[in-house]
Amino acid sequence: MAQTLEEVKMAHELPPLPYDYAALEPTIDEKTMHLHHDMHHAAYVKNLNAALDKHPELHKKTAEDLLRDLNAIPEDIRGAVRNNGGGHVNHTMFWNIMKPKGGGDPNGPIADAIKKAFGDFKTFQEKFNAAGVGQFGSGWVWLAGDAKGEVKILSTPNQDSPISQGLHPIFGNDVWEHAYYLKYNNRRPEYLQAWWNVINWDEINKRYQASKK
Ligand code: MN3
Repeated sequence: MAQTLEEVKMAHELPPLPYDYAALEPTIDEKTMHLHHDMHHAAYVKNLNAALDKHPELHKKTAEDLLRDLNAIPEDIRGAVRNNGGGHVNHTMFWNIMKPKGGGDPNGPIADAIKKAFGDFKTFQEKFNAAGVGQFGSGWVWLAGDAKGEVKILSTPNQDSPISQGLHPIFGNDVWEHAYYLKYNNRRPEYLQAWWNVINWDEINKRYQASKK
């Protein structure tokens, strides 16, 4: 059966980077950005759509909605949706919470939430980086929030999203080797430390405000 126009529109798409591939240099090198966005993220989108083609009614749901209740996903594609839907949502977040000439101290509501939960920004950074270093193998380190706006650090393996735990991913850092290995080799702590130089607090404040609705 031919796809209807509506179904075509509902296929998940790879969003373009919101800045140039070299824009996050020297923190994240251009070659890594090309591989990470054009190959890795693109593959998650392609594989998510391929899985959903087996249950076309699920094309109507957002990727976030799919992740929110993985038990509702048919078993034959549940793993694929978890991994590739997670990969798509996680990376879409990741590109947007970074920007050239980012960094600095947090401001606005997220600064208050971090202060309330961790005391001060430096303590939060140290705990976040430690969680990133401590995630064995591939995964993510997150600042996640609940509906009340309380925030906490967690790490997840593979492409698992805090959404599947009923939490809002306010921001996260990708600690898969593909995110840093070309420039930092096996020095994950160095990557985690440098990454704060490209963080986009304006976007994070938007995500934090939206998470409380
Ligand atoms: Mn990645």
